[in-house]
Amino acid sequence: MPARQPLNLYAAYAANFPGPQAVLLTAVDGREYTYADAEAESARVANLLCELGLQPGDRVTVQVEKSPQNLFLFLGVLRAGMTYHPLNTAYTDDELAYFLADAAPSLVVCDSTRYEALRPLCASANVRHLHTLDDAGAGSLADLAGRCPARFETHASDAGDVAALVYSSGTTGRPKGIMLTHGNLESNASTLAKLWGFSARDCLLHALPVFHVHGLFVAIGCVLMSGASMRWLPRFDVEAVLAALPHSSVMMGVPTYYTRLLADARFDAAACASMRLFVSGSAPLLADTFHAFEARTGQRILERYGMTETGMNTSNPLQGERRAGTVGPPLPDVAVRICAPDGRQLPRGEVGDIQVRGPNVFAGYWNMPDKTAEDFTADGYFVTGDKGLVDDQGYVAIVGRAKDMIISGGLNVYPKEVEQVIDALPGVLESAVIGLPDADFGECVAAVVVTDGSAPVSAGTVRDGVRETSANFKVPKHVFLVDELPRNTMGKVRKDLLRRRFAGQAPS
Ligand code: MCA
Repeated sequence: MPARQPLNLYAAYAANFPGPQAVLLTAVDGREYTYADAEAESARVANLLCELGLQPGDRVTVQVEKSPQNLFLFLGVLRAGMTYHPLNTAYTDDELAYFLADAAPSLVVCDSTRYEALRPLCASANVRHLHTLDDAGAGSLADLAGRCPARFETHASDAGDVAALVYSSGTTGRPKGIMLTHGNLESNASTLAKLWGFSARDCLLHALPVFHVHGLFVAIGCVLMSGASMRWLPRFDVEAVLAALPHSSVMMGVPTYYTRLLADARFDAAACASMRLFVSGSAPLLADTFHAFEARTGQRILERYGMTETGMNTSNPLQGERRAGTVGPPLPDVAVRICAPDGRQLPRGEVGDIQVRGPNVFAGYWNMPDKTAEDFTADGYFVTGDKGLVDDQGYVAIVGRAKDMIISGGLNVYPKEVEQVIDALPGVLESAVIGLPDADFGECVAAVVVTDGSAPVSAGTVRDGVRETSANFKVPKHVFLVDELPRNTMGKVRKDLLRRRFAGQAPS
C-alpha cells in the first residue's frame, strides 16, 4: 500500500492562482470571469454536492455543452472530493445507459433538453439526483448552487484518490472506466505548464471539448497551474478562432483544427502575430501539415503524445528542435521504453510496443482488476498498445497501433464497438470496420459489410442503423458492400487488405 499523501487537484491549481481580480476566462460573448469567480462558483457547487448528500468518492456524471459554468462544476466536484465523470455530448441514450450502470453515479448533470430522456435511464441505474445545466449556464444545478455559500473548504483528498473517471472503449467493444487520481492529474499538469513555459501572461485559446483529457486536463491544467487566462470558445470554429487569435498566446488542438485553419487564406503569420505556441495532439500530425503550417505562419507546431490512461507522455521541446513525425522525448518524470512481444527491452531505433511508467499513469480500470493486471507489466509499466521507436536523439516516433483503433478528428473509435452494432442490423451477415485516410479528420470510419439477403441493406441503412444507437462520430463515412471478407488461415479478417483495397475510394 503506498503511503497516503494529501493532495487535492483543485488546491494544487489554487496554489498558483494570481490575484482574485485576474481574468481566468473570456467567454465568446466577451463576458469575463475572474479567478475569484472560479473560487466562489466552484465553492457553491461543492456546497450543493454536500447538501445533496454526496460523499467523497461518489461519481458525478456530466453530459453538458461547454460553458464557463461547466468548468466551475468540474472544479466544484474536485473541491468536494468527488469523482468527475465527463461524457461526450454526442453519446446516445443507449451508450449512456451503459455508462450510468457501470459508473453508478450519485448525481447526473445534463442539458435541459435531455432531462426527460435521462429520467428513466437514471431511475433504472438507481441514480439519486438528476440536474440540468445548459450552454448558457442556466438550469436546476445553477439555481440550487446559486443559493449555496460562496466559500468552501476544499476536501483533504489523497494523491491516490480518484479525481476523474474517463471512459475509453477497447478491443472488446466494452468501454472501460479509466481512474485518474489527483496525483496523476496534478503531476502531469504541473510538468506540462513548466515544460511549455506557461505564465500568468499567457492566454490560451481554448476551442477543445471539455469532456476529454486534452481539453479538460491538459489545456485547463496548464492554465490553472500558471495563473494564465483563456479565450473560451464553445466549440472549434474557424471564424471564432480567427477572431480570438489576436488576443491569445497559446493554442492547443487536434490536427483537424490546424488543417481547417490552413484551408482559410486569412490564417497567416499576421493572424498569429501574438501567438508563441501551437500544440498538437490526440492524433498523428502529418509532416505535410507541420511544414505547411510553418511555411504559412512561421511557427513550428509542437507535437506531443498522450492517451487517456496516462495523460501526456512525451513532448517535442519548447526550446530546441521540434521534429515533424515525432512526438519528442519523454516528459522529465515519465519513463518510456520500447519492448519486443516477449517483453525484452529493445535498443534505440527498433520498433516495438511502447510502455510507460510515471506519476501520470492511471490507477487502473474501474471495476476491472483483471483487465488492469493484463495491461501492466510486472515492473509497473503500462502497455500502451501503440507501436513506436526511440531514435538516436531520444525522440519517440509512433509508427502504429497494436489494437486496430481508429482516430477520427482526435476521437478514438474502436472497430469492435461499431461492428457489433452493424452485425445486429437486419440483412447483415457480418462486417469489418476500418480506418481510411481522410483529408479533414485524418482518418475516418469505414464499414465493409457482407449481407445475408434476408433484408435490403444499403450504405444508408447501415449509417442510419449506427446513428440510432451510437455517437455521431462513430457513424461510418463510407460503407462498402462486399460478397465476403478476406481472412487469413486462422479465420481472422485481413483488415490490412481491406484498408489497401478501399483507401482513396469514396462511394455514396
Ligand atoms: C464530428 N463528426 C465527426 C467528428 N466530429 N466525425 C468523425 N470524427 C470526428 N471527430 C461528425 C459530425 O457529427 C457530423 O456528422 C460530421 O462529422 C461533420 O461535423 P462537423 O460539423 O464538421 O464536425 P465538428 O463539430 O466541426 O467537429 C469536428 C472536430 C471535433 C472539431 C474535429 O470532432 C473535435 O473537436 N474533435 C476533438 C476531439 C478531442 O478533443 N479529442 C481529444 C481526446 P453528421 O453530419 O453525419 O451529423 S483526448 C486524447 O485523445 C488524448 C488523451 C490526447 O493525447 O489528447
